[in-house]
This record gives sequence, structure tokens and C-alpha cells, in this order.
Amino acid sequence: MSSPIRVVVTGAAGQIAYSLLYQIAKGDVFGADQPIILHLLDIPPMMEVLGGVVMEIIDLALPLVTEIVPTADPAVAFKDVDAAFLVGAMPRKQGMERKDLLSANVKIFKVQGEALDKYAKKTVKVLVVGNPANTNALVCSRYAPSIARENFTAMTRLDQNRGRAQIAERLKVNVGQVNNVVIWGNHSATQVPDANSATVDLGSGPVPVTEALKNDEWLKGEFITTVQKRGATVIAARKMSSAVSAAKAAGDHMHDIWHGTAPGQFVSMGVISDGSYGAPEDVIFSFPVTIENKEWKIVQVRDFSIMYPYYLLHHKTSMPGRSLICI
Ligand code: NAX
Repeated sequence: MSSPIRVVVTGAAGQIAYSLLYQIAKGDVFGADQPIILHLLDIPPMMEVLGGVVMEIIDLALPLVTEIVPTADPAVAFKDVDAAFLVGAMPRKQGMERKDLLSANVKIFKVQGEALDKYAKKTVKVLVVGNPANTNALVCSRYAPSIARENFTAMTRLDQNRGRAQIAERLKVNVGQVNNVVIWGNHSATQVPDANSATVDLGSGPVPVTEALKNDEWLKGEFITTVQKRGATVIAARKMSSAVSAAKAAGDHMHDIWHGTAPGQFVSMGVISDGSYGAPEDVIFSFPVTIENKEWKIVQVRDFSIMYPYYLLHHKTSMPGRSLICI
């Protein structure tokens, strides 16, 4: 067995972390042979709850977990970490303006960025889940100048998974047969789910979903709005936001950073934009990427550059992520 890696999860007493920690602890994310030292960060009032979470992790009796470090101190939480899941964030409360939410989160992600800069390994891979995820990732990266900007990514994998599942249901196939759904932009209602590059394997190799669902107007309309509004639909039914699906998506995202993407497949994540496809530069923007040796690369396919402006026109939305410029 290799030597343990240090993995921090923030918002560790919250509902997403509750599912995510199990996945990490049993080896689904970093590998079945990779021992883990779990660092768990939450705020001081949550320390008792976090103590309960620690007891449950112990009771899982999973041999990969060699040590658990619960703390409310970012200096301890980020010390020597190899991977960071930044899940904790200030939730939007009733009567709270968007600017209030942003300023509360800027404070949190400034502190965590500074702590990463000072204490984490320079190779640390940071996944921001806490909303607004794209903005929070950008803020965090700005306050961690000694760590490459490419090491900070934001989660749109839940939206991608939702898109795959919707298409699989429409085609009445297993979700494993559907790949390469793209999420452009931001993890918010302004995101652009895109099935134009998606493929389905109906038994004789991948074919375009646009072929399999030819003349199906659903793909250009309801598919997009269903994915965009899925989070709100789950909240309306469950009276709580998506948790197990968000945790699974966070695990999928970090798994692919760690182990790379499969040949012929790409995944969507918020990464620092180089202006590809006409997206604004230097913001965290969701693109299709491939990953090798823990480094992502934006997929450059001619078709995408045709489709992306089309969607912007089609939906008459402003460019997703545009609001991120004015944080
Ligand atoms: P919970 O409210 O259950 O848990 C959040 C936890 O974060 C709490 O325990 C809280 O005490 C902690 N926290 C707050 N400030 C902190 C700080 N400064 N340092 C450390 N911990 C802190 O929320 P949960 O349902 O787990 O959701 C967490 C975040 O994920 C939210 O911001 C949510 O909006 C976001 N989501 C992002 C998604 C994505 O696709 N990017 C989808 C799911 C989810 O909505």
C-alpha cells in the first residue's frame, strides 16, 4: 500500500459531506489501495455535530482511513493536504440579497485560499462545491497565488450527471451507455446543458445522441430546462437541496482529476477560462475537458464553437458566467 494522502473536506458537518465522506473513506475517489488521512473542517458551533460524524466514520471500520483530524481551524485543516473538497459555504437565507451572499462567501473563500496558500501542498487539487461555486473557486484561487490556477476547479458534474440520466431515460437505455454531455458556463440556472456532442452506445459503439433522438424537439427544449431547474425541483420535493447526488458528483469529479478521463470521453468542470469558445477570460467557466496526469485540457472541437453561440442566441440568455466578472 502507498503512503497516506491528506484530504480535507470543508462543511464536514453538513449534508453533502455526510455522503461524500463515505465515498472517500471506502476508496471510490482516490483508489481502493490509497490510505487517507481525513481532515474535516467546519465552523466552531458545529464541532459537536462534527464529533458525531467522526464517530460514524470510525464505526464504518474502513481500513483506508488511517487518521481523522476534525477542526475549526483552517491552519490545521489545510496543513499538507493533497486534495481539498470545499463544500462549506454561506447558504442564501431569506431576504438575503445576492451581493450579501457574495460578500459572505468572499470572506470564507479568502480565508480558505490564504490557508491553502500557506499550508497546503503546492500540488493540491481543489474542488469547490459550495455555491456560488464558480465565483468561490475564483476567489479562493486569487488568495492562493503560490498554487497554480489550474489546480482550482468548480463543480458542474452534478449537472452533467443529471443530463446523462435525462437522456438515458428518454432513450430507455442504461445511463452507462450515455457519455459526453457538456455543461457550459456556471453551476446556476444560467448554465447551458448541451447534448450536441453526447453519444449513446446502443450495442455497436457510440453514436451521436442527436442521431438517436433525431427530430425530437425535447433535446432542444425540455432537456435543457429540466437540467437547469433540477436542483430547484429536488428542493421542492425533498424540502432540502440535493445531497447524495451532489456528493456522488463531487466524488466523480475528483476521481477523474486523480485518475484521468477514459479514452474518447470528456467531462465538464469549471476551470480557469482561456477564452475558448468565446467565453470570458480569467473566470472559472465550465467547459468539456479531458484529464491526464492530473492535468485538465479544454476539449477543442470545431462543432462546439458553432454550437455554443447558437445556444446563447437560442436561449437569449446573457453569456453564462458573465456575472462572475463583476465579483
Ligand atoms: P449544509 O448546510 O448541509 O452544510 C454546509 C456546512 O458548511 C455546514 O455544516 C456549515 O456549518 C459549514 N460551513 C459554513 N461555513 C463554513 C466555513 N467557513 N468553513 C467550514 N465550514 C463551513 O449544506 P450542503 O447541503 O452540504 O451544501 C453545501 C454547499 O454545496 C452549499 O453551498 C450548496 O449550495 C452547494 N451545492 C453545490 C452544488 C454544485 O453542483 N456545485 C450542488 C449541491 C449543493 O447545492
